[in-house]
Amino acid sequence: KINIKINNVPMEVEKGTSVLMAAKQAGIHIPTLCAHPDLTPWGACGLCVVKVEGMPKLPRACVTEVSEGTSYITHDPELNKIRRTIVEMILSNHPNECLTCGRSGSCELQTLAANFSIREVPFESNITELPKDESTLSIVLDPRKCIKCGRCVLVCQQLQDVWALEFIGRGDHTEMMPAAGALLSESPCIKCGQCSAHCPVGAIYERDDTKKLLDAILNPELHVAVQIAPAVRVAIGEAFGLEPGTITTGKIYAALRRIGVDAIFDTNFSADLTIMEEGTEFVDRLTKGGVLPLITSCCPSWVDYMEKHCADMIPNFSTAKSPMMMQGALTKTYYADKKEIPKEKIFSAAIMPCTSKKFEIVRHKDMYASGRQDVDVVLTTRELARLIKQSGIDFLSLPDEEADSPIGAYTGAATIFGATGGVMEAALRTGYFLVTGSEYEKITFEEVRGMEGIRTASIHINGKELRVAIAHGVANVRDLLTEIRQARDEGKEPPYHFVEVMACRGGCIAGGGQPYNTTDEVRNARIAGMYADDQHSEIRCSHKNPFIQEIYKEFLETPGSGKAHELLHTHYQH
Ligand code: HC0
Ligand code: SF4
Repeated sequence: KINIKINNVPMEVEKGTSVLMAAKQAGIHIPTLCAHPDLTPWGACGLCVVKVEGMPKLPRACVTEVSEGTSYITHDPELNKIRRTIVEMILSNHPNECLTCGRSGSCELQTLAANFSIREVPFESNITELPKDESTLSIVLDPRKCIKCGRCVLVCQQLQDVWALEFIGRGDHTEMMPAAGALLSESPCIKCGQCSAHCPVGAIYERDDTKKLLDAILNPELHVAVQIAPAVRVAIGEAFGLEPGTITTGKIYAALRRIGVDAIFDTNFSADLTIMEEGTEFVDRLTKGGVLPLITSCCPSWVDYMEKHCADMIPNFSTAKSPMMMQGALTKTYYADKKEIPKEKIFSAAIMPCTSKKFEIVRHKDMYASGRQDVDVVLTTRELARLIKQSGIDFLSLPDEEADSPIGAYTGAATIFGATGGVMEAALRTGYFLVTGSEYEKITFEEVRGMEGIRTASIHINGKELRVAIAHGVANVRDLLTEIRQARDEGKEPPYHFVEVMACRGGCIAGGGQPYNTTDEVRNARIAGMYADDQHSEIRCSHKNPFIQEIYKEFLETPGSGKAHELLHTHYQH
């Protein structure tokens, strides 16, 4: 620890802390548009300049480490003036389109302009006219609004190792865009939306599909059924002032009913179903000598990555569809039959923490297993929050309501799907039952939890060793894949039997469509919310969900049956 002073107040901080973080620990907010706790700081925007005792220059707090005995001033009228000028200069290069911007109300630049009372911009306006890129179904790039903070490039390269976005050009002419001026759809982009979650302004944002859901609700011909993903319930509260990790499942159901949807289902039901299908596939491969490790395939950005960059691993992918797609297929078959509603009259929507799910719904012809598009629209958590607000609903005072039967009920195992390691833990809870037909005494598997980028564990079940690995954030997957490939190419036993991969750091709880300002602190709080929800669940193993047992009895026959394959499994392509 070292001793410093911030704004004349003594404090102790860890050696190596940046002035920016030290100030944060002291409860002082230094503005910045480029630094983000997930990313390596690079001092691009210059807003975080501070004064250092005995130093004539003004260093940038994000890239300056504290030094023993030094006194720092973070705010005074002179620093405020400098910051104000920087904001004015950025505004002179920024379109004045706040009212219709994808980030209106949550833009970090807008907040700064407001806080600095900027009423006019004293510099000549100089906006480069560049077209919007709406080539993906997931996110929109509006390069005119780019303030060159670099967060999108850094997140795409450092956290995701995808390199779809690059710094192009130099100095004042630097642009952040797909290499060679290509469209995003032609780039290696996997649609994870992490760039949109880290962009401070409206240069990258989720494609807004709220109107599609509202139009369907307005159409008296349509029966609108909505499903909600595991991770939405621990995050949407943040948009209404609740702490990250607060579970609001019942209020989300209530809000959607008030917005006018006809049936509320839960993706968690199909998460339980995925465990039955994927678990059966795993046990089959394990006992009959199939390709191992089995790798999870419920994250569409991960599927996209695998298809684009590691197609040789496709045989390792589970053929089980993601819970969202299973739910969609069942909505237009099992549920439609039960309710005697023609499937063409059902509009199936999904609320997801993820921008990539918007693309998954048309990824492959298998996504039309019901004979129609199984999921018609995906809205992110952020879009649902806006929809709730525009509908005049006081979210916090809503009663807790229940989902609709029969594809709404779920177990604790399904809830934790939204956290890294959750699918693995849910599978382990049911795996023993699938192998032996009897129950295992252990329900929680602490060894697969946590935030380490790659986690491995060895689990002993019935005298057999099961080696598992979990990776989250695409940048963490490469080493794991190399290890698996090497063993395969050398004809050795696979290093793991089962591998879970989620493209976003922390898993879906930190998906690209979740409320803004996600940091590791927020991730941990949301994850804690998921595990708390699980712990309070009456039933905590997927195979014990009575509605899952019923759907097999009434409709799907057995896990892995012909019918299950037709509706619940998919193929991958190079
Ligand atoms: Fe996830 Fe899912 S857990 S991918 O992270 O498996 O988006 O929340 O909905 O489908 O269930 C996201 C979250 C889902 C799916 C589930 C899986
Ligand atoms: Fe990169 Fe993901 Fe953004 Fe695509 S969506 S540009 S992969 S961060």
